[in-house]
Amino acid sequence: MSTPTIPPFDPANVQGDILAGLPKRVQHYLLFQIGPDVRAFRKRLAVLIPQITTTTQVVGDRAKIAENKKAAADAGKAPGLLKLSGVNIAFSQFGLTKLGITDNIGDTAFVGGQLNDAQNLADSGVVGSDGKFIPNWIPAFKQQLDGVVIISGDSELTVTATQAIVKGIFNVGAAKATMHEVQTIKGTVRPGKEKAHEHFGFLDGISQPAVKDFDKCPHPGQETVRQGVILCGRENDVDARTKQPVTRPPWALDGSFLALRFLAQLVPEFNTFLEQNPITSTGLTPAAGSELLGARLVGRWKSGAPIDVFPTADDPAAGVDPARNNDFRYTFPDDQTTQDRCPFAAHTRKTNPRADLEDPPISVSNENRRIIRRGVQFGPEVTPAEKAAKKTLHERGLIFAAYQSNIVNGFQFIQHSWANNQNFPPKASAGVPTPGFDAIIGQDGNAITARTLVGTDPSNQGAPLALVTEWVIPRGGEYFFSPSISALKSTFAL
Ligand code: N7H
Repeated sequence: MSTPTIPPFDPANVQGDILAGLPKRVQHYLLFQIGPDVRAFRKRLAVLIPQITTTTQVVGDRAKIAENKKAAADAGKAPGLLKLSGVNIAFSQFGLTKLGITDNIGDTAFVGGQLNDAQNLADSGVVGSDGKFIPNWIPAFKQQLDGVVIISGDSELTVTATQAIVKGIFNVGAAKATMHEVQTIKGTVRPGKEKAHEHFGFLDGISQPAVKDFDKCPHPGQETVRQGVILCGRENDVDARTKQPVTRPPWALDGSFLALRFLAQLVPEFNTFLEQNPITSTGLTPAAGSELLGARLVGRWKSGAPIDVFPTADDPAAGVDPARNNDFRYTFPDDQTTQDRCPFAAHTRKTNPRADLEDPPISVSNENRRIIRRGVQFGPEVTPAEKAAKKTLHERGLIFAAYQSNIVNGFQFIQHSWANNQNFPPKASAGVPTPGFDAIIGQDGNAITARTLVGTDPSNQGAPLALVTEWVIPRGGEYFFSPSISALKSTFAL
């Protein structure tokens, strides 16, 4: 039997958020249900397809943004924002079923849905009278969601206008509605100097895998993954454990799974914890010791500079320099046996352990565990009243959105088997104490005892640090599939 040939990779067939990232200052996630008339929805979807932003278009938009910045710099001016907007769409298993698409897409996490996965992810919640686990999520995510439309742009005005066009196509809210808006989650990039920093203050979105034959010039230290790690049906779309190709329907080619998480962040509480637990054993002032603790919990200074390379003091220029901010593998002398530079349980080390797994004695490739992180912040800046009260009064956090060809390999595994697993990375053979929880996202459900980790104090590396509370609280999420443009036309729309 001959193997079907896979058509050459065409970025115009891939939705734009996956490989290139829709440019955004504002991003809305319109969570929807299909219907009541499914056939009418499919017809309207055909009208939406030309509005969907492809990877080719995003690459063009990003080139325009770069030109605009350069022209402004040449003229000695601050660049204005270009008016740009982007639209992508993705469907849950509920959505596929409603559309009558019955093929098994080959991802058990996606098929089961995230609500059914919440207990396994160790979100907090209660067991209902029917024995079913109910996480502490907002109502929107506890009901059936068939899909999400992602709308991005340079401003609230642009995004609202594009969203009105999308809603008009599906007659949302009108008598002949073919789509019901469950809720729109609104994200905004933080203002001023905090742009690209998440709410705890750390520069985010630095370490992404480069995708083979798409990202042409990887930066130093940036690992390249084969396309099938992110896009279904391409090279190396395999089960991470067995290394066997995953069987998927032909229309899944060039689609990608989207793990969406609505994560609240308790910023004043996080800052208070840092203030109360400064690392002073190295002779630092309390303020500097608190900053060092934050950096050792995350794995990077707020500037983005990696602590594996800059263990004692920040280097803000390196933090924003793509030639230097990713150029590390936890392979400095003693990196594998001591936590002098970076705790084993630091967030970046837990979620991408680099040499901890890839080099001897373990020598396991991380390639199929890599994800591309998009997403955006939600909620207001911390107010003076919250600062004074040292307490969160307005919900804020991260709309975490990660793409991968396989949720079981990617997001689910990173959260469940790395971040929440106190024994990861496995260091017992090196005589190192159990690393403990990922300090940022590690969770243990409803446990009453505090989560702990070791290695935060470089002078006393075996000492456990109890994390009094969780600062990242899951408030919802769903698993979606972002189909290729050709699949949308052939299989989803009428
Ligand atoms: Fe994380 N943070 O501010 O502390 N993350 N993350 N993340 N994260 C990263 O390298 C953060 C979350 C990953 O390759 C940085 O881009 C916060 C989830 C991965 O070195 C910072 C939240 C998952 C990486 C943060 C959150 C991940 C990464 C450093 C929740 C997956 C790349 C900047 C509110 C389950 C690691 C950078 C590498 C980096 C933060 C969530 C995964 C600053 C606040 C849920 C794979």
